[in-house]
Amino acid sequence: MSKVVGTSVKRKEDSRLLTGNGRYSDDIVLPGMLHATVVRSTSAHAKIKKIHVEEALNHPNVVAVYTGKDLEGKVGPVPTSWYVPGCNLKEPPQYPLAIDRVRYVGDGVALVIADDRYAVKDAAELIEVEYEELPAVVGQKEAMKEDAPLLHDDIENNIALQWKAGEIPEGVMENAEVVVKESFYVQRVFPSPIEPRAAVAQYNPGSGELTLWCSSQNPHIHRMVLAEVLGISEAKFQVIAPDIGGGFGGKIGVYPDEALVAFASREIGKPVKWIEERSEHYTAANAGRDEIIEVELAGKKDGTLEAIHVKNTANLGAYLSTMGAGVSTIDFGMMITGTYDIPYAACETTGVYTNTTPTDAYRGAGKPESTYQIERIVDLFAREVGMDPVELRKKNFVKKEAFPYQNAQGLLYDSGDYEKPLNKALETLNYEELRKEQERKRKEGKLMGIGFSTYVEMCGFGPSEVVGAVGFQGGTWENSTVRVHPSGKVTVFCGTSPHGQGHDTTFSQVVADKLGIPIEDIEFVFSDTKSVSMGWGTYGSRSTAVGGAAVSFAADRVVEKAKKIAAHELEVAEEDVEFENGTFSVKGVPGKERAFKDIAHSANMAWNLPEGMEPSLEAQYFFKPENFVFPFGTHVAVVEVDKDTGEIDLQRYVCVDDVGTVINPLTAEGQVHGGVAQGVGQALWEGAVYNDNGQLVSGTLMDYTLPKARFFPTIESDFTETPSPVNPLGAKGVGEVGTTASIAAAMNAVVDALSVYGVTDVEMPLTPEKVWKVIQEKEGNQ
Ligand code: MCN
Repeated sequence: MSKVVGTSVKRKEDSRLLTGNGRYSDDIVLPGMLHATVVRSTSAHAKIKKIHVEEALNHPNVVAVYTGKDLEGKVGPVPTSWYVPGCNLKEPPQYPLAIDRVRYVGDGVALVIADDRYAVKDAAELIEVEYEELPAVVGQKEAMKEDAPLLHDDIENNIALQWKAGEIPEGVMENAEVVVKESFYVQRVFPSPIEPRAAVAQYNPGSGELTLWCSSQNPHIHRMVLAEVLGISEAKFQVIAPDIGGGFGGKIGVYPDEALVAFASREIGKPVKWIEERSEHYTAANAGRDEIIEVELAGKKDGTLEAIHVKNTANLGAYLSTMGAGVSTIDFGMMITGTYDIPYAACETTGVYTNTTPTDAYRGAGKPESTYQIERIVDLFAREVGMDPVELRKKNFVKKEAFPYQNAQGLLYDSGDYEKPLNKALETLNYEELRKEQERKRKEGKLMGIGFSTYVEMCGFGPSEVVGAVGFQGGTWENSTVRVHPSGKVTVFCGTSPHGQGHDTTFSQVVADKLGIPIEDIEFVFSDTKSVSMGWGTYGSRSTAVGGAAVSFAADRVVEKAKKIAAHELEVAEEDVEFENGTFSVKGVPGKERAFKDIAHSANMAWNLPEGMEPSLEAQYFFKPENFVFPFGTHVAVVEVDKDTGEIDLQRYVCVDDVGTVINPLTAEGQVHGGVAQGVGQALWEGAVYNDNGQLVSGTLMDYTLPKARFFPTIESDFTETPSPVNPLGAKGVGEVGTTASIAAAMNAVVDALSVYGVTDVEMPLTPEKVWKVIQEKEGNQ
């Protein structure tokens, strides 16, 4: 049997998911099930004077109505899971329902439970909330001003945190030959999964057990946090994440709504379902990004980079979300030097509360923002010193001999060869010819641009000691159990929690190669806290590098035991037994062999085991990686900007990613494509817009432009493979690289096109109106 790792096996899960046989939270229907809806604040900042619930309570279908006051002492505030040390974090409590004040449009004010899904919505409309309006503040810079309204009375200037990493010695910036400065706004965007959030809770009053099905990327984290909020033992609390219509980071966080549904089921003693609506999702679920990044890059006239100083002012929304404190600090600030060997770096992050929905992780979580600033400023530096952006990049890349390489912020990049994917991309592009074409077009008055992004990303979260030291309230190791049934078929239990990434397929490939069995013989159990002993879920592109590695180690343990049984049955010493392609054979004795499935049978029957050996064939492994993994690569966008309309035509998109050993090229490419859609989406189309009163004016898909397949050319995707030494698969993460790289590539291309006017930045998203205005202004028409 030839190896399946490295081949494009089609997704096993598709036969279920693409034929409508998936089982999502909304497919769960339980006897006597009630329905919940959350009444949400329509005001961005107001005191709650009174909530009139009588009419709703009189509705014939209504079973219960709860306000924040009703829950006091019964459900605790929802704690965050990230307290970054040394940043003077001010965390206001976020109760499941606002008690006396609302702080963003979408803040929950009442919970209505009824016996019918439609009736519960009608009843919710009968609730009247009397508000006393307070002034609202939306932007992070405005919120820090002396006269800005305070969201939380005891938090001065609305400043949630101030974090610093790295030092630049005095004189370095001041005496540099060249210093390039720019301020970038990485605007707020929405993760926009196909399935909004969802939760179904079932409490058994007899046993005191609670089961919660919810659309979560990390059910064990949900169990850990909600057990505390609800005051219930983890041993009596099962959290299951059934099929999920995407997460993109937005379903890492533990939300008040999930606590509410669980609480209501326990109070009433019946199952309760809550399914979020699309427009509700945009005000109530965490958003991503919203960072103002001021960068100064210093270096020499010959293009050598010497120091980078970055100030990030992050809009955290009204409360601290689960990962909120980590995204703009650690995730962002440790990677500000990117792929370049810049000796000095310093990052200062200020996190600010505003009257907006909280922000949290969104695909890449801090890393796209970090890549954005370095890749944008490097381009501007190249322009300043008159160098080609590719030449400047190559000059400053961390050299391949330097790995493992410690960056100026202290992170140890595991392995790399940054020129390799860049050279491959240049070849695919026919770069020299492309620049000539650009020149020709410029002479014809056309605006063509080529934009590069040569990124590196920290993922595969990660070494528990490190994530613990930087404030993550959890471990980040992974766990897997490989259970071999008497027939030789296998069930694998994993602590990661896929929600679109195709782990059934790619992890099967790992197990198939290890055990020498077909992938059809391997089934998986994910996302269930009762079946899987522990695990930390799927985010930070960690599942393969950490979870897949745990699977690989557990399978090794199975083979180790099976080998002992085979040796016993074949009556030879263990050292004389070889295992290949699912067969145990005796070295040098053809025909003397046992199939893997025979050993599975023997192990489970236990009629003739080596003395003292425990029956069954099952092994568990807890894998704690020693480091993160650092995928890298080159993304290039080629655009033409229409002078008359400001429209951007994305003509080519070329990417060469190095994610270590590729387990499944088809899946990996799919991940890159999806990631690119979200990154280019941020650059060109997506953007949350609040008005000055804190009303979200882009709260539906009519007002918020999600990228469509037809907006893109065929993405020309390729890989190079530089294995990671950190795990036995040699794999790095691929789930976020597309997003991390592509925002800067798309923006650099447009800025390159507009460079004929001396343009250095246009605020994202690059709507035709904005671009047209810039052109008109530069051409002196305005
Ligand atoms: N893979 C591979 N070779 C590698 C690395 C990965 O073939 N060297 C495969 C994996 O085995 C897996 C997939 O690619 O099937 C992604 O793996 P990995 O990079 O380990 O990332 P995770 O599985 O941990 O996924 C998390 C990542 C994140 S952080 C976001 S956000 C994201 C993403 O994945 N959200 C997604 N991809 C998504 N895809 C879908 N469809 N939906 C989402 O919500």
